[in-house]
Amino acid sequence: MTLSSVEAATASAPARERVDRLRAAAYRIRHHALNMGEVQGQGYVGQALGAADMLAAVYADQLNYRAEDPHWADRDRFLLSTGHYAIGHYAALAEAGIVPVAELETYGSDDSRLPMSGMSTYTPGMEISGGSLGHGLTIAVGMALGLRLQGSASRVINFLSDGELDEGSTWEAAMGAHHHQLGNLTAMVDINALQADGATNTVLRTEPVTEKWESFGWYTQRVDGNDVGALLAAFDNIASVSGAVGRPSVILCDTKVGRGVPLLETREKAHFMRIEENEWQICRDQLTAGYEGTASA
Ligand SMILES: Cc1ncc(C[n+]2csc(CCOP(=O)(O)OP(=O)(O)O)c2C)c(N)n1
Ligand SMILES: [Mg+2]
Repeated sequence: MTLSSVEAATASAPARERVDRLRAAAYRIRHHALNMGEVQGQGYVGQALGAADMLAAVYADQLNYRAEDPHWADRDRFLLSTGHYAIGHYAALAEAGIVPVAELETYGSDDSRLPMSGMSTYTPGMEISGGSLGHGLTIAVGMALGLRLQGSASRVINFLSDGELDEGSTWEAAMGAHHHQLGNLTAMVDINALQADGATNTVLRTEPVTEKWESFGWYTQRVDGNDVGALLAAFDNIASVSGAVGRPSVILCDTKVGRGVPLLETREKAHFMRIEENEWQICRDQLTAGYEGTASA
């Protein structure tokens, strides 16, 4: 059975309360990320702000987990391959109640459970040690296959970045997932059009990305990754389609670096953003003003 993403895009619009709950979660994730960035005076804050809506959709809507028992056998697995996005992931883990909010201020400090790059041995809820790009999806494929062999209903979600699509191992894993008909696997790709050496389309052009994933046999949707309603609809489509036909699914998420904070959205795009001491409060104020504006819209 084959289904194109167009035929399958049938889910009705997510309910208003569900969308509002996610907007609120994304706002708090962004706020936590700014606070963590300020502790270090720097960090991958632009990425965390850009990916906050994706992380909110995962943790506040999709993932089945027990905050008090991060190793619960029946949990869904969220794998962060992009270790440098850990700041955003910690913010989401705090929002999920897995990491105490007060602990976020230890981010990147000696003896902290929250190192600058995600480490599974340090942090509750961090399933893998990412950072060396291109490994997340390979691990996710093995995990999804293993869970299925065990008769588990758990899902695996792997978060990748557009720069990570440069890695050949990602595409080997994509082939493997299709071969093994892993309907319990979803990839989310943060397409923020940026990577370490500059704009993605100047470093190594990955477009047309949608057609690539489709040709690898994945149930593929491309959405505005800063629109929580669109993200929820994409997940709803996956629930109604891809598991049933045993196809792995991918949500390609176009996002904006620094999203939610105009000062950072309009700054020259940089993989590692410098934010001056006096700017952090401005960032928080802009974030809150923007959120309160959209929340009452
Ligand atoms: C295998 C590997 N090669 C190179 C790096 C160095 N590196 C760290 S982040 C990064 C950029 C990856 O692209 P992306 O995540 O899209 O960047 P961002 O959007 O965060 O700017 C690179 C090349 C790495 N971590 N792993
Ligand atoms: Mg990128």
